[in-house]
Formats: sequence, C-alpha cells, structure tokens
Amino acid sequence: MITIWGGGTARTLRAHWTAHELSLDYQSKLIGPRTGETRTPEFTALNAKGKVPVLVDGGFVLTESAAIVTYLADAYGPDTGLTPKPGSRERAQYNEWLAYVQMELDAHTLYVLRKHRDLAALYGEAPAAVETAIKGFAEGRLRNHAYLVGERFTGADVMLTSCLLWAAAYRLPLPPSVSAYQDRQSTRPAYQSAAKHNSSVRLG
Ligand SMILES: N[C@@H](CCC(=O)N[C@@H](CS)C(=O)NCC(=O)O)C(=O)O
Repeated sequence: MITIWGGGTARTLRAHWTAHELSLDYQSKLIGPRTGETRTPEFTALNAKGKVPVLVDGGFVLTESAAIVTYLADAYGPDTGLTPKPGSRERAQYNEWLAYVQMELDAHTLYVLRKHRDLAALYGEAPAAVETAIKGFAEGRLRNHAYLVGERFTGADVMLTSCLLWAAAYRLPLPPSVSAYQDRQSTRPAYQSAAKHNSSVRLG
C-alpha cells in the first residue's frame, strides 16, 4: 500500500498530482504543516525533519517532493513518459529543471517569502531579501513552454507548475507567457482532482 502524508501546500500537491497522473490507488494522510500534526511521534518517526510530503511505499519511506515525484513515475509509470528514461539526455534535462525549480524558484524565492514575510515572527524579518525574491521570480529561462522536457508532460512540469501556482497565490507578477503555461498545465484532469484532494485540509 502506498501512503502520501501531507496536504494543503504546493509541495504536497506535487506528490498527489503525480499519483493522480499515474491513477495510483493510494491512501492519504492529509496532515498540514504548522498544525502540530508534523510533530507527532508517529510522523517524526517517519520523517525526522518534520516536513511534508512523505511517501510510504510498503516499508520504504521517502521524503522531498521532487524525489517522490520521480520515484512514483519511475516505479509506477515507466511507460508513461512522466520521467524520461534514466541515462538519456532528456533525463539529464529533467534533472536540470528539477534542480532549477527547487533551488531558484522554491528555496531561494518562494520559501524566502514564506519564511521572512508570512512567518517573520518565527524566522525574522528580511525586507531586502523579500524584495529581491519578488523581483527575481520568473526571471531567466521561463516562457510559454509547451512542456519543459521533450514533447510531453513530465514530473518537471508538475514541479514548475506547483511553484507558479504558489507564486500566483502570493500575487507575484508573472509574465503573460508564463501564466499561459501555468493555465494550460492546470487544465489537466489529474491536476484538477489532485488539487481538490490536496486542498481539503486544514492549515495552521
Ligand atoms: N524540500 C522539501 C520541503 C518540505 C517542506 O518544507 N514542507 C513544509 C510545508 S510546504 C512543512 O512540512 N513544514 C512543516 C511544518 O511547518 O509543520 C520538499 O520539497 O519536500
């Protein structure tokens, strides 16, 4: 049995969206961050970092949303193209996009806003960093891609779209071409069912 822990955030959406793309039969434990539910002994035994999402597949436990997206697609959808074939150049480009999205869009930008604006009482105020993060988002290589890698939808599109949705929720200005990419990916039936499921959780 596969279980995905976590709901209510752009990062948990990545895991649910991939599971829905694969039509996986899985169970959810829709615990939310900052609710106390990520600090229970049951949960920290699975993930000592106390963060969601977490995937449990039988006795195998995996954390980190990008790793979960890639594992699910490799293990349960090798013929779907959701992850390009290991060893291929497309797989290298897939990894390139995953690193870019995680570092440049998530960690360096959106998470800076989350920590130093929304959660400034906990992490401290950093107005210059917040300002730079707002300006920097979507600079660089984003445009109205058909898909990020090759000719088909992959986990890299899950990762990028989740960040664009997060940015839109923060009302960050996105170039129209980038919004068009986001709008197109969000019409996917698997996105719509996963987003509905992911958002059915109380957030702290
Ligand atoms: N790099 C991790 C980040 C995970 C993360 O920071 N998750 C947040 C929610 S988006 C969390 O669980 N925070 C725990 C808490 O604040 O209770 C990933 O992509 O999975």
